[in-house]
Amino acid sequence: MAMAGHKKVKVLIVNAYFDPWRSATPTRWFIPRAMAPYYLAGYFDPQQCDVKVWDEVFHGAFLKTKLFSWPDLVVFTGLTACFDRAHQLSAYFRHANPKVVTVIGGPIPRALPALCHEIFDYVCQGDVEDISDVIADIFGPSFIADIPSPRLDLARPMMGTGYVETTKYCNFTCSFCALTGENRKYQPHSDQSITRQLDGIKKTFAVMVMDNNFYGNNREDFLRRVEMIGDRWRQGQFRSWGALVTGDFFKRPENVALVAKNGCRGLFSGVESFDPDVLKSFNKKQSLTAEPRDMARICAEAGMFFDYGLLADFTRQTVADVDLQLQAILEDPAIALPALVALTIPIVGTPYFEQSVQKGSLLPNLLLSDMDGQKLIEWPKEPLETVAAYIPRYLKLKGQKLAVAKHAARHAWHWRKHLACDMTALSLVLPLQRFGLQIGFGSLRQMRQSFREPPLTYCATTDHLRAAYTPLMRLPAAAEKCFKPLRVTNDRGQLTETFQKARSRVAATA
Ligand code: B12
Ligand code: SF4
Repeated sequence: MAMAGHKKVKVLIVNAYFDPWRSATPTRWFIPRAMAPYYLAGYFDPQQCDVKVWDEVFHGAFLKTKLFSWPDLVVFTGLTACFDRAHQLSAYFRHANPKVVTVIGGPIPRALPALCHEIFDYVCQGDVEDISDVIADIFGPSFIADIPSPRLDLARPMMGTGYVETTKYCNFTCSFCALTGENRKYQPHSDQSITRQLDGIKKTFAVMVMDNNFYGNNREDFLRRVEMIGDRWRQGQFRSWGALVTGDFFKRPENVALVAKNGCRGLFSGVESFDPDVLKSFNKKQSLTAEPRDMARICAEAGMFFDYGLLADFTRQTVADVDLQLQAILEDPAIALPALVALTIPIVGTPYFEQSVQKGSLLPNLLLSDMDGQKLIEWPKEPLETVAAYIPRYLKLKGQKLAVAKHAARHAWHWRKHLACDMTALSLVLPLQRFGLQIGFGSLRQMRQSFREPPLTYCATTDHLRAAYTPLMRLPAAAEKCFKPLRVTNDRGQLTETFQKARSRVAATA
């Protein structure tokens, strides 16, 4: 389908997303931000390709029906649970322009290769660079950018934050992690790649290193990467940077001192649980050696903010167990409130998923789109209703807003002598932004769609289908199947045949 001639080819890159809170409006302030669309965009020659990005997290649900006929090529990326959304969007684009070519890559086809081959024209199993082969095949090699660099110009506004990736994947194998399921090798980016990314960011307020594990298992390489970012910080390109590290990073105090000396002002670690038994069950041994309160203290003493994620596993924990941990955090000014609170998800392809299938712990009639970390999808240890009723108190700290505000103030005050003024302000504002009242502003259509959503029940067996499953317009009968949710389990809680077929392996085309 080479498109010779003068007109630029029109390429739309879409991050398909279902918001767990069923908001169709943009989520602008959330850090981190999906970067694959902008990395992918960099592979298209800007002289010959008109590239647009629609990230359904950042821009909100794609409801601009007039734009469905715009692209010649649509490239999809997205999280595993968002397969149905990519499927729906592909139907809209095909209906509006039967000649459109669709491509998908990332977690969705890695989890559901066979099904993706049925739906999309090109299915990529590799990393972003694999889009080059697809571009060459569809338009010709001359449509590939000479020097592919992330198109951060398309990502503006960046909300004062630039993103850089210095390594891919992870050297650990936590049982619940999608990366363990994907089984790809932990690998560093070259000096050239990091330099190109940093150049693309230009001058900004802060930089987030979004590696899954910035620390890794090669000290020399870690030092190289810290030095490269530190150099830019010393040159004044940004005021501070932050990164995600695993618990083992904290075993060597010199690591903390080193990153702090190089301008790092925030570290995030996936603490996941304060309960060692839960950590062991996740094979999260790197967190067993790191006490969250110690990590928070070590960071604060080095002038850094410590952020972390918490996961509740109601198949192993009772409501009382989980609430005890939460209340202990709320009462302790020395540790911040978590940045991310979620329920464990047996993500398709992970060892945890296989165990859940074996144990028969998945709830009946489970949809893939239910697996977003914000609702019950496995039989809990206690009655379903008891746990579901508690979940909003855990995820959103519902009914505890005053305690959240008090905690934020006490935490900021506690570390005021160690943290700079802007960090103190941040530690005060972040929890209020995360757990405070959130009003979703967007286009009228997006706000109307959010409004139409039935209330959440926090349980897969009682939640109603989201509004996106009703097509925005009349579509041919053949497109109806694109709006049927992918069911993971049947009414007995066993894997459905459709799902088993969907995830079977096929030869990759790209
Ligand atoms: C930004 C981010 C988010 C954002 C937006 C993500 C999005 N895509 O919409 C938000 C905050 C919304 C988010 C939410 C969640 N996230 Co998140 N998130 C990330 C993060 C930090 C960065 C993603 C990124 O941009 N990376 C850089 C880009 C370049 O790489 P990438 O997207 O990983 O893509 C690589 C490949 O997949 C491939 N690729 C991807 N797309 C395409 C397309 C084509 C055509 C090709 C060729 C290749 C390709 O190329 C890339 C490598 O070169 C990653 C961790 C990480 N460091 O990567 C986790 C990560 C993606 N998230 C993860 C998880 C578990 C979650 C949550 C479930 C957490 C929770 N418990 O609540 C929720 C999901 C909620 C939901 N609705 O389902 C997992 C993976 C989950 C999955 N497979 O679905 C990751 C890997 C973290 C981890 N180690 O566990 N997340
Ligand atoms: S340390 Fe984090 S990124 Fe690495 S396997 Fe565990 S959960 Fe995944």
